[in-house]
Amino acid sequence: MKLGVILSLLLLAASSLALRSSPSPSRQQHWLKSALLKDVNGGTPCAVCAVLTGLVEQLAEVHNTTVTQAIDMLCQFLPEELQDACTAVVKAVAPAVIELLEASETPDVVCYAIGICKNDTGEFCRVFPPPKLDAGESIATRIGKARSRISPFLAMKKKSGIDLFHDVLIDICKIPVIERICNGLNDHTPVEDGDGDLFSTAGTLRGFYWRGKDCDDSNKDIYPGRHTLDDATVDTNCNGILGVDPATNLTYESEWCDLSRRQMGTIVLGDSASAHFHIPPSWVTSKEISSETYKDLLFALENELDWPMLSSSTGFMNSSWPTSITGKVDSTYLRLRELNLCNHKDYQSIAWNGARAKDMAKEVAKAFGRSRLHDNPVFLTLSLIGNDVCSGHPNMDHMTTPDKFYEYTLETLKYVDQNVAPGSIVIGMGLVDGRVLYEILAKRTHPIGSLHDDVTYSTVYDYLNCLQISPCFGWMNSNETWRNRTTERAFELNKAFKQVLANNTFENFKIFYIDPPLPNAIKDWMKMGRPAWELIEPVDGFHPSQAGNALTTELVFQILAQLDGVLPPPNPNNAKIKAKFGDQGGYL
Ligand SMILES: *[C@@H]1O[C@H](CO)[C@@H](O)[C@H](O)[C@H]1NC(C)=O
Ligand SMILES: *[C@@H]1O[C@H](CO)[C@@H](O)[C@H](O)[C@H]1NC(C)=O
Ligand SMILES: *[C@@H]1O[C@H](CO)[C@@H](O)[C@H](O)[C@H]1NC(C)=O
Ligand SMILES: *[C@@H]1O[C@H](CO)[C@@H](O)[C@H](O)[C@H]1NC(C)=O
Ligand SMILES: *[C@@H]1O[C@H](CO)[C@@H](O)[C@H](O)[C@H]1NC(C)=O
Ligand SMILES: *[C@@H]1O[C@H](CO)[C@@H](O)[C@H](O)[C@H]1NC(C)=O
Ligand SMILES: *[C@@H]1O[C@H](CO)[C@@H](O)[C@H](O)[C@H]1NC(C)=O
Ligand SMILES: [Ca+2]
Ligand SMILES: [Ca+2]
Ligand SMILES: [Ca+2]
Repeated sequence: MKLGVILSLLLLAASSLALRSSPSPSRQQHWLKSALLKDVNGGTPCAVCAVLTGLVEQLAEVHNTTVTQAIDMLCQFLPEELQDACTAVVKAVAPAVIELLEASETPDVVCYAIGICKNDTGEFCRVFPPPKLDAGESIATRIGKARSRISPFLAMKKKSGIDLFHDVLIDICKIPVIERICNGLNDHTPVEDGDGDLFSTAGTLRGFYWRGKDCDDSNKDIYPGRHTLDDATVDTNCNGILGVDPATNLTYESEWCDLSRRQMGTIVLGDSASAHFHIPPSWVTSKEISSETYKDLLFALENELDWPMLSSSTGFMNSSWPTSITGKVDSTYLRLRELNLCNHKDYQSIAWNGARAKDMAKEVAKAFGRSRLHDNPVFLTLSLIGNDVCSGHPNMDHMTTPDKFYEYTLETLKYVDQNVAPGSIVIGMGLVDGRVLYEILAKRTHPIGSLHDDVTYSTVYDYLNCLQISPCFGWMNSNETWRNRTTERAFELNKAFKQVLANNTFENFKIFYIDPPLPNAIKDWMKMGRPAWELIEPVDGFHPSQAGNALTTELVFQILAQLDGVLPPPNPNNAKIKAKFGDQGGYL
């Protein structure tokens, strides 16, 4: 029954989770559950309550309806599967919310009054403008007054013993539609994979939006990236190149794709930035909410709110989801494919929201599908741009130390070395200097405040810190000392990364360290007369946007072009491949 609210909770919760370290999924509690149940001043449920209540209030204003009608409208806009559930939940909490909103209480006060936001630290965590207090009134007495207004509701809630936002969330992964999503989120490998080769014929749940589509899901020796010179009758590497050239009696694979062409698969081992985390701003922009707004919601959740198929590393298509995401796509994969069409479909995004160096070494890296003996070499990017310094509420204990970072990075690279074919390339991307985020966004208006221009990113950042659910306490912080400290550690970790490279040699790949090109990307963008904020995700205020992803690729390739022996040469047979095989079977 509570599905609608839960889903909305999920997506907002995930927004505050994206770059944050999450407990390993192998732990008993599902990371999603534990994150949602985090409980300082009400944590994520408090934030979700305030944002949803705020949206309802704004919708009523935009459409000149009552609060009740606005709630109904929001439920109707959700995907059909969720509407009944939404209506049912709403019946449970709506009377109290409606009563308080109609008495002009702010969404933050409403959520304290109904008990979802809690008073653990004494602070009043608010994202919307503060209530106008009467003379002599304190925020605590105001909340008390709101409570007494809805005392019948609170008494009933107490009697029934149902704590909607807690009891329900504990069982969140048992609900059918959610179960699929939870299971998918529990692993970094495809949920549907008939032959266990780590490639899928499904799209979401870590399927072909993440790694090239399996062209035979009943044969584990047929998958993208496999090295072959054969493929006379069966396309064993799924690149669409197949058959024998009657002029020579050689297979097209051996004639046009032989090893001297340096075929390479694209792999990224990374975090939410690599996976291209994105929450459509229209989801939280009251003026834009319509029956179209949430139609990609389930799809997005099944992809963990990531859009790897449009990302800077493994993007391979233009957006087919125009209400949710638009913009130019450019990627490492597309560029390697352009150099050599034999690389078609050979991409893997092994990126995980919240990953830090330890997760990468112990778990995430092991999810890539590659055989040193049977597969082509890879062009692999290892990119953890911030989680190792981002947590810390509010001390530095949770930041990874340079020694540990060195150890974990080396462990990851050793694993890679054992599993990739000789001639591979690894690009080690350093941590970013996240101070630019605050500089660019602090004074701008967040989408949830766009109706009245009354919620800045600075307010949102401090709000998330108040609830201790920020994806990056240190950089998304109005305290400059903290922003500086976070950057200091990031630079120390980059130094450790370079030391790993200086002190070690690897058998099967050459490795190059590069600093993240974000600062230069911003400069370039502004030179083109464009505002810097366009490069940053509007809802989370943290990740690179679609434009930021495409520009990152451009700049990374400018750097790589300067380095000797990194980029493979173009395949002189590309035109012939294109003429004979067209789009090589596409991707979907
Ligand atoms: C809003 O609705 C009310 C009653 O339904 C109506 O009286 C009022 O004129 C409407 N306002 C606008 C701006 O449409
Ligand atoms: C929380 O409780 C403390 C102590 O009772 C009080 O001083 C403070 O104003 C309360 N804060 C809120 C937001 O209710
Ligand atoms: C290809 O093989 C066929 C049958 O084995 C043979 O008849 C033909 O002459 C060969 N063509 C070339 C170009 O070698
Ligand atoms: C995306 O669209 C642009 C413009 O139409 C086109 O040039 C480009 O090839 C497309 N990219 C992909 C990956 O299909
Ligand atoms: C900023 O944070 C530092 C470190 O916690 C603290 O010492 C300082 O007082 C804070 N500054 C402000 C203006 O809050
Ligand atoms: C933060 O760092 C910048 C640049 O390194 C420096 O100019 C500024 O004074 C520092 N601020 C604080 C509060 O430490
Ligand atoms: C790696 O090399 C640096 C000097 O480049 C040295 O200071 C450091 O101790 C070495 N670290 C390890 C773990 O070998
Ligand atoms: Ca498979
Ligand atoms: Ca297969
Ligand atoms: Ca083939």
